[in-house]
Amino acid sequence: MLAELDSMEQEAISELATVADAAALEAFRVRWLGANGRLRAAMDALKTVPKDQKPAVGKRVNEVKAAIEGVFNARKDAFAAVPKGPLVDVTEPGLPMGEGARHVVAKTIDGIVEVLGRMGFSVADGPELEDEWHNFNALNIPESHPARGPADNFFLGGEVAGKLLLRTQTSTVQIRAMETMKPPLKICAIGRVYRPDAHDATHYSMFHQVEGLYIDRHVSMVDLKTTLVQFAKAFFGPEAEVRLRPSFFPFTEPSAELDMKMKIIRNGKPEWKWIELGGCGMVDPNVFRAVGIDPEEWTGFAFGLGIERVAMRKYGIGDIRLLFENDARFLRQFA
Ligand code: FA5
Repeated sequence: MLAELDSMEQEAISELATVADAAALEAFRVRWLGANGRLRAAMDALKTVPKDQKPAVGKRVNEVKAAIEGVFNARKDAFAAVPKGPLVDVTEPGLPMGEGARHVVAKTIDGIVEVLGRMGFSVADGPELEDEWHNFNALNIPESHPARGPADNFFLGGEVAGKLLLRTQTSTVQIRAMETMKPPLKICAIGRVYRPDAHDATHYSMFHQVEGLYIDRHVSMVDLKTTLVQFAKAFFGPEAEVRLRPSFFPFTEPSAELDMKMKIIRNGKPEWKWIELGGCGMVDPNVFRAVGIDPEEWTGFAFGLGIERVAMRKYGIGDIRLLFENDARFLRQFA
């Protein structure tokens, strides 16, 4: 009986080594460890063993049972460690990560600064929350001017009511630059401006402007026009069509408006139209006087362009509102 138990143990262990899947493992369990299995039969056979041999055979039956159960459980754990369900193919390419990218307006700003930088303009800065001196008075816009009314501006309430406002134009930075730097100077300023304008294809209540200011001796309207035309050709390409149209600004004399042919979508239909990109002109002597620069000695030009309109022309965008809807499908096209 002892020899039989030895060979049973060997047989069970070598059989378990050939078990390849969960079904075969279960069949093994039933055959060896089940209620009618071979171990059970060995235990039953104990009854027939002579009394003096019983302790030794009984001990050996228990050892064989423990050995087979031990190997069986190890095998079962090994199967359990293999994940259920479909196996993962680790060689498959992964799903693309949703990477962020520069907004089309930010890209336009980078491009503008790059071109103006090459033309010798350095970058100046100013606050979005402004006082009336920098937004109006120093720019020769008198107290009585209709553009200073509450309908055209976002004034702050509270203690500073009527004194501080969200700037309506980056021309404020012209004043700040002239207050802190001595001519000759050549700066540009980029930033957000705010106006209570109704939204349509070319207007928004928050938008960006780029301001340019060049002060030196003998600066003329020719320098202004040359600068703007060169900027347009460098930024948009040699085919860019621009025109200067006489206009009026309190802080420049003479003044002009820079227009550019671009595609605008109105009522769902694309139309090529002359669209105003910005204003410009020769710095008014009153502005020079307000900041303590002698207008007899110095002359200068200034311009202020709407950056969203520049972006629309550059990237063929027919409606300014698309820029601020934050629809990733739209924005991804320019990433
Ligand atoms: C000005 O803001 C003057 N400060 C420009 C200037 C600077 C003139 C220096 C002379 C010397 P204007 O209000 O026209 O000008 O605005 C300039 C440009 O900003 C417009 O031509 C247009 O391109 C853009 N703009 C104006 N209002 C809006 C708006 N609501 N939404 C989007 N862009 C606008």
